[in-house]
Amino acid sequence: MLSLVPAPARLDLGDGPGFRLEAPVRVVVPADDRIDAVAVAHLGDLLGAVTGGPAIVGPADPGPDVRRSGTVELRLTGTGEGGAAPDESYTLTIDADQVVVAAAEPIGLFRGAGTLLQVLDSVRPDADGPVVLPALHVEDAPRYPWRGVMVDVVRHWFDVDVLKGVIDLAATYKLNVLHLHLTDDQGWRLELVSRPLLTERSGTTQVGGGGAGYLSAADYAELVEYAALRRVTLVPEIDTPGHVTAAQHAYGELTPSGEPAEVADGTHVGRSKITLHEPATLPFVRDVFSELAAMTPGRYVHGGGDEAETMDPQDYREFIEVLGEVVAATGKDLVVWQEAGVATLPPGALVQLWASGMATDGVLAAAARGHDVILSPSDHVYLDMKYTPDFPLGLDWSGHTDVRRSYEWDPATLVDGLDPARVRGVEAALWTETVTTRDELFTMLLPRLVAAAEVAWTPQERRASGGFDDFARRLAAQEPLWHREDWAFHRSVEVPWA
Ligand code: TNX
Repeated sequence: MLSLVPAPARLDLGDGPGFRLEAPVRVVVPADDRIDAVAVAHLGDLLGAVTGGPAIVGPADPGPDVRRSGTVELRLTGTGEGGAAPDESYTLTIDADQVVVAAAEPIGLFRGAGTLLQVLDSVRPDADGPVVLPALHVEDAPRYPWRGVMVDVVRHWFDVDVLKGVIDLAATYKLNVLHLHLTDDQGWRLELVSRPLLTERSGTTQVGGGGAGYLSAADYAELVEYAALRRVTLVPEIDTPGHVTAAQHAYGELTPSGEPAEVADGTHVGRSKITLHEPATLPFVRDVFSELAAMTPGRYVHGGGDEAETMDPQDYREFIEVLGEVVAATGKDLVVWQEAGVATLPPGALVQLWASGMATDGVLAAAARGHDVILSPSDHVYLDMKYTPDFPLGLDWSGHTDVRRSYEWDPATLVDGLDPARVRGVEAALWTETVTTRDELFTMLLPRLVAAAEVAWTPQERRASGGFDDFARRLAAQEPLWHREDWAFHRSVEVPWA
């Protein structure tokens, strides 16, 4: 039984014999400098591991006369002109003669190779002799271009190794954005040369006290590169004008009195703010966002904008508008949380929704002005919510989110009055007030992050026809992989685990 997740748009099983994988598997790769040699070598390694013998990758330029029969071929069919969003579509065809992944763009080959690895994984457990891949044809493309996961590394600190694991997990399920929530009341997690006191004074505090850490510039660059190899883009968030106590602890000039703030180690939200009334604020915002933009190769930086609850609405709007100008001047596009949709944003800015049933006017206004929206509805994909009332970890202000709840929603109809064409994608969010260890982090992510990944990737009709039970069956089949990767997960009773 095949267990592809996220489910491809279209899967047809053939009735002929499948493809016998025998060492040495020959992998034919197009000679194109847009093909990532590392990813191809990885595919070769895995094929080698499955067959118990080496895989031969190449020839780099097979030429028309090379025998393709009996090979695993990655075939690039396009010229790479490219539209607004990268073309991630691909086909995967398996028959007795050959395995072919075909795509217009290298990113499509990467997605198709990911699906091929899941096919391999599905047949491996009961393979005693040679591995036979089932004959099939897949035609696939993502529903949305933005498929993300946010991790709050402030409330509790998670280091580079843990974040690499999150990137691996995200990439396995075809997610392509890691949004890092890097600053908040409790700490500051990114070293900036222009403002060294941020991490010197606020780098090691977190909920409950000390013991945290932060990303050096080198750590950050390492993560960016690790993610890029797995086709995941890092979107860093510096939260302003609220959630700023750690900044005000480091730089007292950001408070009205000029006195450094006491660092926060509780979990309240909404009290802190910086405003343009303080002369130090604008230079701070310029330094921080310019340096952040310079160290970030991705197109987007996130400016926060949530829960500035004690701020005068006019001051708030002015701040967001100045933030928009500062970020636009760096050449990046801005992402802001829902509340900031009330302000005039630079062209290309995205608004991230977290409350779908209330206060959506800012989101609707921004969408009407042409801004796209990322959906992170707290009652479906805030993965810091408890699974069940008695679950030991998590918050419950947005209710309980079992696996079914994270799966059964449609981004196109979630928000009354929102034009479905403005939905750029879906992002699950893991806030970490109650989450303190790597295992706890993965337990909140799995299995719900996979549900969010399928919501973001798979066409609604396909999800509706299979329903939650079909999803849960495919989810259960992931368990061996999660054990191999040492990813802790919640053994929810909703899933028919083996
Ligand atoms: C709301 S909604 C927050 C975070 C909290 C989270 C806890 C939003 C953008 N911010 O500051 O950590 O709730 O669930």
